[in-house]
Formats: sequence, structure tokens, C-alpha cells
Amino acid sequence: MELYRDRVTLVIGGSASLFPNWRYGMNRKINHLALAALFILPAVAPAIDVEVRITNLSPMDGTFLTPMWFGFHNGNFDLFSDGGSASMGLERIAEDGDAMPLASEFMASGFGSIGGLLNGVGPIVPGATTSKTVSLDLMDMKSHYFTFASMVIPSNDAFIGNENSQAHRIISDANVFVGADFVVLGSRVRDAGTEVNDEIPANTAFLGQMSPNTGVDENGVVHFHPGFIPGGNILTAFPGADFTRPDYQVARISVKAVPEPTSLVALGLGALAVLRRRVNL
Ligand SMILES: [Ca+2]
Ligand SMILES: [Ca+2]
Ligand SMILES: [Ca+2]
Repeated sequence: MELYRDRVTLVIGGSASLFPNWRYGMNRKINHLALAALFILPAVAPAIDVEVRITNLSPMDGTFLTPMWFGFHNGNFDLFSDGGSASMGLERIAEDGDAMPLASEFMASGFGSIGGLLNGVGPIVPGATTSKTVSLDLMDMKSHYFTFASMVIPSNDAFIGNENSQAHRIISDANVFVGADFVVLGSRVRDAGTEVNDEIPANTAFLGQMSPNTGVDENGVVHFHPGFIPGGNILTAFPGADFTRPDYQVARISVKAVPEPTSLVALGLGALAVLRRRVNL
């Protein structure tokens, strides 16, 4: 019984203070066995911490971005389709930068469970970087694809986001983290097709609009944004916001692994292998 009790104590506790240093002979052998058992425990949760990051690459008098929404899913969460109507969630983020309805649609879809918002306070100004770290389960298919959305401001209903739900696979078929790192060009800015691009300040978020969902209904479909009106209110106030200029870069977005040393203590050597793989990514 004593042998059994000692081994259980050591494996579960895993603390050096539990090793009785006044025992010799058979008991010391038992302790060594228990120590070996501690380090061959499997890493029970193949979790990985990933940092989602966005940098606004537009010039200083260029486009701002509303706090970026992101979600991890199984490849089936379709944010929008060119030529298709915007969902209510997409309309709200494209017209007002309000990501909450989209987050609700995402959770209700059942295709993913981990999502978030980058910079939940104010807009992401030109040159600024903001990030958030979340924990993903490598074995969970609902973590394998990445989707993002953010309103381009000022505008009536301009936004960036991935049209192809499987454009950004960040965990491979073999459950290996591969991440993502890409630049969103101005030529990829979309118009949600929900609000007429009149650029009237009272209708235009970040220009003079005072309350959500203010503007003239467009009753259209999602399409590539034609650009702001030459000499119009937006380009007059933000001369660098003409994202139709050649090679205009709106944002850089990345999803990268971050090491978490504390997991080594929690999981033993099984976690050390995972940790090394994270560092070498
Ligand atoms: Ca529009
Ligand atoms: Ca509006
Ligand atoms: Ca509307």
C-alpha cells in the first residue's frame, strides 16, 4: 500500500517537495520510477497559442480601419460572396464597424467557436498595429481556417474580408500549425451593397454620421468597391484614402504561433516537444 501511495502522490503532485529525502533503498527506487512516470505522461491537450495581428498600411492621411473581427472555423463559415447579398452581420460591420451581429452569426453557424476583436476601443489608425492572442486546439477542425472582416473608414459601406471561406488555412490536414501572413491590397476592398456611396457626411461613418445604420439603402450585392468619389467629401478630408491607386496597401494581417513556457510545467516533457515546434515555426 505504501508503494502504491507514494507513486500516486508523486505522479499527481509532481513537486520536488513531495520527494521524501529521508528514505533510502527500495523507496528511493520507487521515487525514480515515479519521476520517470511523471515525464512520460502524454500531452493531453494539443493546444497552441496564436497571435492574430493587423497593421494598417495606408498612408497617414489614408484609410482607417474599424476594430477587426476574426473567427476560426472548419472552412464552411462563408462571410460573403461577390454578387450575393450581405448578411445582417456583414452590413453592420461594413456600415458602422459594429462586429457584434457578425460575431453572433458566427457563433450561431456552428462552424467555429473561437473568435475575437482586435482593438475594441477606437479605429486602427494608419501605421498602427494591434493584436490578440487566443488558444486553439490543433485537433479541432473548427480551428483550422481563419476569416476576418473590418470596415474601411471613412466610407458608407466599404470593408475588407475574405470572400473565400477557405482562403486562409492555418492548421493543416495533419493538424500542424502553418499560420498566415498576408497583405490586403486596395484592389480587394469591397462594397457591401447595402448603402449608397453618397459620401454625405451625415451618412458617412467617420465623417459626420451620428448614429448607426444612417444612409440611403442601396439594395445591391457585395462587389469590389469602385473607390471614393474624385473630389468628393472623403478624398477631400483624407487625400491618401484613394485605395484604387496602384499598389495601395490597406493592411497586413498575420496569424502566428506564440510560445507559452508555462505549459512545460503543466504537461511535462510531452509539452516540451510541442513547445519546441512552436519556437521553430
Ligand atoms: Ca455601397
Ligand atoms: Ca452610413
Ligand atoms: Ca443599411
